[in-house]
Amino acid sequence: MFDLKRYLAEKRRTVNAALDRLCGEADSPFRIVQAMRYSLLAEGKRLRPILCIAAAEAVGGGETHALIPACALEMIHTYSLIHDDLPAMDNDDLRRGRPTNHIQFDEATALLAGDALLTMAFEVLAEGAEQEGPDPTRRLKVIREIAVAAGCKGMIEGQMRDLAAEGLVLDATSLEAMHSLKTGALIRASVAAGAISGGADADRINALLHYADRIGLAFQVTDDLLNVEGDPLVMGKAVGTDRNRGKSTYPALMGLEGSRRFSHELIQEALAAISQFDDRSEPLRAIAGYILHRKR
Ligand code: GRG
Repeated sequence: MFDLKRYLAEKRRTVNAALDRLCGEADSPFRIVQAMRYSLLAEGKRLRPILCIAAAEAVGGGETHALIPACALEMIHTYSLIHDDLPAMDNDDLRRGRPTNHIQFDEATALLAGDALLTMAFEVLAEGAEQEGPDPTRRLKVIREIAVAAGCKGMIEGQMRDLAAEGLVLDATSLEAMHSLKTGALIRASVAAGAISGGADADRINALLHYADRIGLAFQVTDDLLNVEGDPLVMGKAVGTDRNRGKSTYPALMGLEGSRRFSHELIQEALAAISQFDDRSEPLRAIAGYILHRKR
């Protein structure tokens, strides 16, 4: 039987080692490198890089085909977390079990560490493109997918909508559209980058994009559920917006039970999207289940 725990641990080790290698030196005297490594090498789940690698494997590619885009995606994700935690945005003190970047360093350094991680993502993608591996057209497609997902037609627009929605009660369509951009775009790009790097044809890429779209939204619903379940102030007051954060959430929109049901439906849809794939897609199926039952 497929052992997801082992698979995730192995892939995390591989991704962490590659990130460590790609992002400066452990004993760098440069404060900016220290700040970048502080957040990048902190204890993250590495969901996006693992999805990228699992998608490459599902279409017959290997881990090595997808490792560079996988690391670039984690750099972009980490930059988004550093910036999201800044006082101008969510103003959070804790991230990945330690003080946020601007608390540990300072606001200006955190801003620049995020900028530098975003830029480094494209540096490693370009360097990876010079090495042997998938053909140049495929590599350019990967770079484009990631750039679009991270930019003003993807994650940034999602963050803008999230900020604009503060204190408002969003309906289901607007809430889904916001999350589809804010967190969904990078999750879709992770799966697309892996599939393209692994040599998938257009039909397989489309099926995998549908899978990614559904697990991306399920990820957000479970994130909202984890926030509510971990917060007795919000529990039982699932009306309008999450009182603590002033944000529309799925438990606020459809209640706890409704949200759990919805996340199950989304995962079923994700699994249906890849039902024609062979055993090599087992990690993707198992990751869908993991998203549903995750505890952090
Ligand atoms: C500031 C440009 C900019 C964008 C911010 C994605 C995003 C947009 C902000 C993230 C804020 C957030 C907490 C979103 C909720 C869901 C989410 C993406 C959680 C964090 O991702 P995980 O759970 O984190 O994969 P780890 O630390 O495990 O990588």
